[in-house]
Amino acid sequence: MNTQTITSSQQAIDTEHKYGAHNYHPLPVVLNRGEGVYLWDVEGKRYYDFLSAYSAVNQGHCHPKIVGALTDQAQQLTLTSRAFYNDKLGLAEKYICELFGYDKSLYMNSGAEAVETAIKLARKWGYMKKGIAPHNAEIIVVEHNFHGRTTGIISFSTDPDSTKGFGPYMPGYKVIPYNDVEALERALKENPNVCGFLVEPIQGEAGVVVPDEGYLAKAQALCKEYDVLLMADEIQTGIGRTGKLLASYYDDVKADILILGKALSGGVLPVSCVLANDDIMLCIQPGEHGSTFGGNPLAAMVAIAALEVIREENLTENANRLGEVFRERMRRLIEKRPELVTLVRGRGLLNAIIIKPTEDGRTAWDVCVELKDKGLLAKPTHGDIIRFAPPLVMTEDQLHECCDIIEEVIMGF
Ligand code: IF1
Repeated sequence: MNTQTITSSQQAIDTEHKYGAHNYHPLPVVLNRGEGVYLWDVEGKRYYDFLSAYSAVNQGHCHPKIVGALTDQAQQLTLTSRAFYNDKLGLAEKYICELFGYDKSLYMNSGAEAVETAIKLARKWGYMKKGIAPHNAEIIVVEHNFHGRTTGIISFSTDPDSTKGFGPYMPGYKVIPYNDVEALERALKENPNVCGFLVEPIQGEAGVVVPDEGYLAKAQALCKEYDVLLMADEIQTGIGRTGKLLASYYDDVKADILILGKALSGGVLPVSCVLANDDIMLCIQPGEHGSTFGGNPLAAMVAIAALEVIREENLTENANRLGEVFRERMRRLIEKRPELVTLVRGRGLLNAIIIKPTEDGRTAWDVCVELKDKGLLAKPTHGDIIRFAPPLVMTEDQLHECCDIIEEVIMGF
C-alpha cells in the first residue's frame, strides 16, 4: 500500500481503524475538502456541513481571510514560546479585550486547557482575594456539563462515558442541577469557600439545553452576593453561534471569567482564550501558568482574522435570523411527524431535534446516515438527539435546501 495517499473512503476507514486509537465512532464518511458550508468526501460527493466541527467552523471551511492570515504569518514566524515577546500576541490580546470588554486576556490552545486555566485562576483569586484557607477552594458546576477531557475536568463530569475507569478524581467540586437557581443559592450558602461557578450558557454536549430566561442573570446576582466568580464556558456557544456574539448576552450577563475556544480560530488551529479583569487575572504571576504554544504569533493572527470575519460578514445577525427560519421549519415538520420528531430547541444556529426510536429500533443514528446519503452531515448524540449547527456563512436559500433534505428524510423514515 502506498502510505502517502488514500484513494477510497473504505481505505481511510480501515487505516484509521488499524492504526488509530478507538476513541471515536464516526459516521462512515471520509472528508478531504471543505469550502464555506460545504464538505467533500474522497469520492467527490458534496455535503452540507451541519456540525461545523462542533461549532469551531462558524466562519465556514477554509475561510480565505483566515487561511490568508495563517499562510502570511506562517512564512514570517510561527512560534517563539513565551520566554520571549513576539510582535503579534499583544495585538490579539488587545483585539479580544476590546471586543469583549475585559482588562486582560490569556491565550491557550485547546478548550480544555482554557477551562483548566479558568479553574486555576478562580482558585488563585479565591485564596488571594477572598481569603479562602489553602486547599479549600470549591467550584460549583452543573449536571450534564461538558468542559473537556483532562483528568481535572472529568473529575466533575456526570457522564459515565467521560469518567468511568479514569479515576481517581480531583476533589474541590460541587455538582448541582442545571437551570436551578435555588440549588445554586443553597450551594453558595452551604460553603463559604466557593470561589467560582462554572457554567455553559447553553449546554452543548447535553443536547443543546437552553436554560430558562433569566437563569444566568440570577446566577450572576447570586455570585455577586456571595463573592463568587461567574465563569462562562462559551467555547461552543460563543462567537456568534447562538445569534449573539456571546450566549451570555441573552441575559445581559458579563461573566467574571469568559472562556473561548473553537471558532476563535475559525477551525484553522487550536486557539483558546480566557478573559478577566485585572483584579482576577493578575492573581496569576510570572511562572505560575503557561503553555509552549499558547499565544503563539500564528494563533494570534488567525484569532484576529477569525473574529474580524464574524463582524465583517455579520455572521452573528445571520445566525440569529437563520435560526428562526430553521426552528420554524422544524416546528412545521414536527406537526407532520409528531410520533417521530418530538422537539426542536436552540438559539441562533445551535439547534437540536429529538428523535423517538422507531418500533423496529431505528434511531437518530440511522436518521443521520440517511441525511449523509442525501448530502447533509449531522451527528447524533445521546441516542435520540441530533445537533444541527451549520457554519454561520450559510444563506437562507441554502438553509431551505437543507431543511428540504431533513424533511425528505424524516417524512420517509
Ligand atoms: C470531542 C462534545 C461538543 C465544549 C465546551 C469545553 C470543550 C468543549 C462547552 C473542550 C468541547 C467538543 C469536544 C469534542 C466534541 C465536542 C462536543 F460533544 F463533546 F461535547 F461540541 F458538544 N467546553 N466540545 O463543548 O474543548 O478541549 O475539545 O478544544 O470530540 O471531544 P476542546
